Amino acid sequence: MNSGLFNLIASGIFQFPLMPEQASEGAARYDALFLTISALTVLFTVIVYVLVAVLAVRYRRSAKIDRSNPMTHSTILEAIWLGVPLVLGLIMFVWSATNFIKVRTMPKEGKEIFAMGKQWMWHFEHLDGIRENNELHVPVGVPIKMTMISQDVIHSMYLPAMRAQYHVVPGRYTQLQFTPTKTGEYLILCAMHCGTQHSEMVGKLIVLSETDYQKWQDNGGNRFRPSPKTMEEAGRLTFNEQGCANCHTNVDNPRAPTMLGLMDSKRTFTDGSSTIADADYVRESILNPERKITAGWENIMQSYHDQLTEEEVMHLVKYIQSLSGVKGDYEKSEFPSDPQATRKLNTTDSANREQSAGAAQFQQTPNSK
Ligand code: HEC
Ligand SMILES: [Cu+2]
Repeated sequence: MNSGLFNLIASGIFQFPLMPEQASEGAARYDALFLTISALTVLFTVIVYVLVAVLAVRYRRSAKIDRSNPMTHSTILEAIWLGVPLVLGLIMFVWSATNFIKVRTMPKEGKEIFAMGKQWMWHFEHLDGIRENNELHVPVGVPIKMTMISQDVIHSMYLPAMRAQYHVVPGRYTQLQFTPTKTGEYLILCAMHCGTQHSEMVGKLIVLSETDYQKWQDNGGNRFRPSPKTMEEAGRLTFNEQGCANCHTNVDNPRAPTMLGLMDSKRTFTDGSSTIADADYVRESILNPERKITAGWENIMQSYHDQLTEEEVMHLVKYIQSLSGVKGDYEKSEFPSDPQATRKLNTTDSANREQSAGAAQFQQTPNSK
């Protein structure tokens, strides 16, 4: 219906400067309808007021107008003023209804997101467990299906650039769908007056390209984790994240031997045998440390067999190789009081959480049922 007009609008010619960007699959369709209805409203308003003005001037009392034979009835005129609005009204109705059905039909495939509204923030959870506060990352071109609920009062999820909005109420799940078509950052608003800080219930919808989204997901949703540029750097990250640095410091210590200068050095083992440390030896020491126990230490290192991919082991080997010459480039010279600390820091979206102003509030308040 109205496809000529629709195409004009879809091509952006009618992108009204006051409207938010069109960044979803349904946005152009929505704008076409909205602007058409607005244009018709303006048009009829103008017609009515111009007629009022013209007739007021023409038929003012002092005007010399022939008033002898006033018209009482005109079928044609009535047919026009009833018929035209009727047809237009029906067109608007069918057009709106099809649009509405499209918008409210949830996609069978796509990405599911759980959203929670709370005074005054948005909390999102992805199926893979990644959680976000006041930020939502989605891939471009994939239908997004949101299941939403409120922890307190009625809110309303509003994504202007997606032309998507729906109520978020306590005690019942509601749904919202959209398919982003453009990468970028867009607003997340609350369209329900939900309390004093309602206007601050603002978040960011971040639409990423397929590859960027994959990267973001691989980082566990942590945008702030540096992405390594070299194998050596990747190895250093893994070394710290896996907690290797909690035992292996830049000097031999009672807990574990240092990695500094390990490569190409002679290692002697508790059974009296010895070898020159090469890449293969380091790999074996990581995956099966119990096979060769370095003399002077105990067999306390766990096997990383099930925990590291061959790629990660390769990165570690490269990193340990890089430590053979350079002294002092090695992190953590003291024991941290909590050996698990490094791990904990890196396993979740902690950086995201700290970034979010409402985060603490969210964690402290139990479900206000
Ligand atoms: C709980 C402390 C501990 C942790 C954690 C630990 N190691 Fe070890 N590691 C040791 C000890 C003790 C030895 C020496 C005894 C042995 O050979 O098993 C050792 C030996 C090694 C060796 C051989 C060193 C030599 O002197 O020949 C390498 C290589 C190594 N570890 C790498 C790693 C890497 C990489 C990680 C992290 C993925 C790691 N270790 C995690 C305690 C630890
Ligand atoms: Cu709200």
